[in-house]
Amino acid sequence: LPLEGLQAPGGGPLYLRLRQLLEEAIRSGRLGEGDALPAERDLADYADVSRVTVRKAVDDLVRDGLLVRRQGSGTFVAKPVSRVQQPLSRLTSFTEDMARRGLETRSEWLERGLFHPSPEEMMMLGLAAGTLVARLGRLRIARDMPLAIERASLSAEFLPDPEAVTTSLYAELEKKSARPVRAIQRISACNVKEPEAGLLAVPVGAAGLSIERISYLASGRVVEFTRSLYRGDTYDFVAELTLGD
Ligand code: 16G
Repeated sequence: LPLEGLQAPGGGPLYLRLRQLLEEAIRSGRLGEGDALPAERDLADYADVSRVTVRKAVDDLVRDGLLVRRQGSGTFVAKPVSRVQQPLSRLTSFTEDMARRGLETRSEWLERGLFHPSPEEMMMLGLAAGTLVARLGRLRIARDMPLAIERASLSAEFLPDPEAVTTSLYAELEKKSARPVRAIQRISACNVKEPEAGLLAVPVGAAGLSIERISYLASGRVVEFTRSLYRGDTYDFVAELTLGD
C-alpha cells in the first residue's frame, strides 16, 4: 500500500489523509474487489499512525460502501456499485425489477401494520372516515446493497392483513385482484439526511431521488400512495420519448 505523504504537514486530519490514500488505492485498482485490507494493527504500524486513526478512516470507507466488514474475517474491498437502469414507462414492482436483473432482494421492515390514517393519507387515498390504513415501510436491499427506503400506504380495504406481505406488495395485491394498472410518479432531487443516510449507507447530504407514486385500479380508485427515497448514486431512471403531434 502506498501510504507515502501521509504525515506531510498541512495535509488535514490524519484519518482523512489515510482515507484518501486508501480510496485512491481502491479507485485505481491497486486494491481490487474482494482484496482483504491489512489488519488494523498492521496498517497502523505501517502507516505510523494510531489504531484509532486507522479505525476512523476504515469506518468512513465502510459507511460509504467502498469497504465491507465481514464478522470474524476482516475488511475487504467492496464490489463497485453498478447503476441500475430503470425504465420509467412500465408499472413494475421492485421485486420484479430486480428479479429481471438476476438480483436477489430482501427488505428490512421499518413499519408494517394497520394505523389510523394521517390527514395526508386520507386525502391521497380518498379514504372514508373511520377507514384504517395499511402502512409498509421498508429498506429495500439488492445484492446486499441498500437501494431505497419505501413507505407505502394503502386503504385497509385492499390490504386488511399487511403482515401477509413478506416479499412483494404487488404480488400480494395481485392475489387480491387489486394490483394497480396505472400510476403517476413524481421524481425530485434531494439531499439525504439522517436517519435515512444511515439506513442507505450514504454520507449525510449525499444526492438522493425522492419519489412519490400514486397508483390506480382500472376503475380509477387509488390503491397505493408511496413515498420512496432512492440512492442517487445507484439509480438511473430512463424514459423513451417520442415526437408529439
Ligand atoms: C416499486 C414502487 C413502489 C411499489 C413497489 C412494490 C417505485 C419508485 N416504487 O418499488 O411504489 O410499492 O415497487 O414492490 O418504483 P414489491 O411488489 O416488490 O413490494
